[in-house]
Amino acid sequence: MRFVALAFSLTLCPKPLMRPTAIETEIGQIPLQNCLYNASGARCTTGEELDSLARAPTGAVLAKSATIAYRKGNPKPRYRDIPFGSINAMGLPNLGIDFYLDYAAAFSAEKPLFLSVAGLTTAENHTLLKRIQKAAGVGAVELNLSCPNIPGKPQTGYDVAQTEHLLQGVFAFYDKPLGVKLPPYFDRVHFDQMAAVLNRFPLAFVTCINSMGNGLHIDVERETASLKPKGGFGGIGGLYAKPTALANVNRFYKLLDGIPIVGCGGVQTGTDVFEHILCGASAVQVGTSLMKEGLACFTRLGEELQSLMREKGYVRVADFKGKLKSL
Ligand code: RRO
Repeated sequence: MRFVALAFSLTLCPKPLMRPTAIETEIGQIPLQNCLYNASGARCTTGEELDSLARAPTGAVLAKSATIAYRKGNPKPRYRDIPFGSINAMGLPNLGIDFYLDYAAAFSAEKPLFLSVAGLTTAENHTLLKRIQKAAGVGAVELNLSCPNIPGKPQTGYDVAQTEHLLQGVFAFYDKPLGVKLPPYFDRVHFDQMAAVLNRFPLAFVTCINSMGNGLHIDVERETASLKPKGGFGGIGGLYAKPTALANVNRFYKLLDGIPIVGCGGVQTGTDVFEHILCGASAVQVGTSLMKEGLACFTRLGEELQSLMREKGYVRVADFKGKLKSL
């Protein structure tokens, strides 16, 4: 009888005998069943793309950065896969905020929908956020301070005073979960200055990093740039960006007073996800790998992360989050 009960529990109820490794997490007050989700911009502009992301094994769905009006974006070719990553000069193509608000109102997946906002002026950002504040179905907003591809518009995140001014205006009226997406920083003083500003506001999260702005990739055969807009200059993502992304995640993890970090940049394997979390990320976005591999990347990355966690004896994300050791 005891043998039968044991055989039953081994075949039908294997879970209690296995070591569970969960990749659920939370970004501050926002629980996610999976620490992975898409980066804004990667396969998340249209309703069909957002529906596919809603069905994928991810913790959230994040939409393409929205402006008030529909934008066609820059002329093509404006995105290329390149050997160790990607280059893009998309120019903020999006369907306009009305589309994303309607999509949010009808969203019924078992995970949060995040909207991304990238107004071209402070006033446009305020208008967008006032609309979102009144809307239903929006889990959080990622305010994009770092689009590198709008000719004549510098990245707000590279101007500390402008960032402070924008956030002062936003938090004067906005009281729902809102985070910011930062550009990469390369100088320790710049980390300190931006962190000092961000610490003054009730941010739900800080996403590090957007693409590394204004790289140039050459098509040697044609002796041209690989992209058409902006003389070929575009944001670099993928493995090229990983060490910079990890440095930004880790520096802001240390400098911010408890504001959760979302890591983004160079995630190709479960080990890359692990490294982001070790550096302090609470959740990790995937951009270039999603563009190159499609939605299948999420199953693979989740399995690779869990397998590494098992090898190392970690049971949950919190066991190693931010626990980068010193040498
Ligand atoms: O659309 C773009 O050109 C773009 C945006 Br909004 C962004 O935030 N980051 C990027 O690499 N491209």
